[in-house]
Amino acid sequence: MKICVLGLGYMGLPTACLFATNGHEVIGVDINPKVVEKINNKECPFKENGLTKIFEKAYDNGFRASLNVEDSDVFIIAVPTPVVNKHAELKYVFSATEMIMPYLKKGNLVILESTVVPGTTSKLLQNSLERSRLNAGEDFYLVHCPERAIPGNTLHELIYNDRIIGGVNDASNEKAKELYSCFVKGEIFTTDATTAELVKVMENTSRDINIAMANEFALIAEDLNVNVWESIELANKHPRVNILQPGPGVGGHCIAVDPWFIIETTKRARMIKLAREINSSMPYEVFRQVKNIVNEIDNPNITVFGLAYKANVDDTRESPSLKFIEIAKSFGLNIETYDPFVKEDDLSVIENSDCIVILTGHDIFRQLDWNSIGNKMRNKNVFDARNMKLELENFNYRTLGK
Ligand code: SAJ
Repeated sequence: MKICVLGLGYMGLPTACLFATNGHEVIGVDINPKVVEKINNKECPFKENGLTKIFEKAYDNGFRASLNVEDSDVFIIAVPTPVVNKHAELKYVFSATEMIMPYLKKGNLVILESTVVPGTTSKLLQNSLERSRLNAGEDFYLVHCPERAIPGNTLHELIYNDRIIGGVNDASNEKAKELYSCFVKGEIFTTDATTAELVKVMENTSRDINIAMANEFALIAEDLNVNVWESIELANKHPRVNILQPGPGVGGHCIAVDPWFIIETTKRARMIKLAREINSSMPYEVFRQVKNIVNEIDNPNITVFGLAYKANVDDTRESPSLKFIEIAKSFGLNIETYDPFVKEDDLSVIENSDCIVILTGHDIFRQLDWNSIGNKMRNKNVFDARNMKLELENFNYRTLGK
């Protein structure tokens, strides 16, 4: 088939490469000329495990990028759906739909991969596309097919994870299932479009709630003067208990984002909303504890270790570190940052530091020479929001929830 993938980001590009290396002709479309140029110069535009290799194979098979849509058999929309002021911003989905309209013809399959508010595919998208006088489900096929691949292991999970497809009718589901079977080795389950949209946001919302509970236990443990990390580890010995890990908040463009897609559609999402509020409050909780540590110090220097939203990645989208820095600066504290994944850095930033605040659990932080770091600090305070269990001597080493 000839497949047109709109949106060549963290999911769109790997997906395009998987189709292009499994027997299909693929054209990638993006609004960013730099991305288009890099791809056509055989340069992979971003880092992801194993992506460069499959990208180069796709390129050799004829995969190219363009700013414009072309006549195709299949159109896949994989554009971002960020949250703006706690509401889903779907304008990129609609502009991608407008780009497809002039090319939509009988027999086409349209696939929405982007995470959206439940109801988008069968109401908004179907109505837009049917302005072409073609009927969804009969003249062309329409499905929602969400991705659930974790950044850092995207290609493996796109291939081996089970996949959910939700179509406007069975014929649409059959078409999409046949197409994805060319690379998906997990099981493919089919349902209706709105169920598939809800399933996707349920997955990430459930994780956000579990993280919020872990964070709430961290604050309770402090009041009880017990160690929340030990408590969770022991509670999880129960065969059916799996409490997640506390932290300085929830970042990334998924877990921190998807719950808002449900909250905006119904007043019933009370616990879901409260979990978001708890997780969004964690940077303030961390700041409160750091402020107490440096309270007696005149004009304290704080050094944040970790800008990325989670360990061992370079992605800072929605990162709690950025929120913590904003709060600390608003209180007039001097802030330096250190994150070798995110920017060229050297450890000179810790000179004269009064407190190092670990907000991302990068493994490389364990291999640092903490003794020499301590010798350069003005006050040897460390606040650890990720329970790194560092072996530090002669430091005032505090951990969240302990
Ligand atoms: N976090 C905690 N405590 C935990 C787990 C995570 O504080 O116990 C924090 C992380 O530090 C990070 C944030 O939550 O700031 C999100 O990280 P994550 O590892 O939970 O997940 P993401 O955002 O990298 O990927 C998630 C995954 N969804 C689920 O695990 C249900 C992934 O499978 C999805 O495909 C992805 O969202 C997505 O694209 O939707």
